Amino acid sequence: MFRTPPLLGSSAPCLSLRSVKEAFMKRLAAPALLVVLIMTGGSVSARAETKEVQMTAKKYEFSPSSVEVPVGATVVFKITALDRDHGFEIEGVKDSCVELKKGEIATVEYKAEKAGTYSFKCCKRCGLHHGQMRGTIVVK
Ligand SMILES: [Cu+2]
Repeated sequence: MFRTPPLLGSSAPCLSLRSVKEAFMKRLAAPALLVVLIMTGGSVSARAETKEVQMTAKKYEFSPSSVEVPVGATVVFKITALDRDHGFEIEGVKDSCVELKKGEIATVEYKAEKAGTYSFKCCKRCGLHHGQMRGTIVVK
């Protein structure tokens, strides 16, 4: 009876030491897993290819007015209207008119599925030469 308590006492730190080790290993494993996930994520998006295009809109032009992208790419337009509100619409894409608020960055995603030349235009009347405010996406 006298010896039992010290025995229990000595095994207790042993257990806690093990659990500390386990916690340490878990902590090590977590970042390693994260790194692997980030690496695969990176290569997946590289294959799917996302192309970001910074664009500005003002009376009466988009800049750049012509954008070339590879087939299959997802184009992410980041468009800023400089002088007033404008619009951005890809012709042939139903309901694709996006309002461009002056000074704000509007994001428009476009999946370039088929080779060809596609037109985009301003879809918010902005003045006399509004009809000339257009550009092209060349998918090849
Ligand atoms: Cu316009």
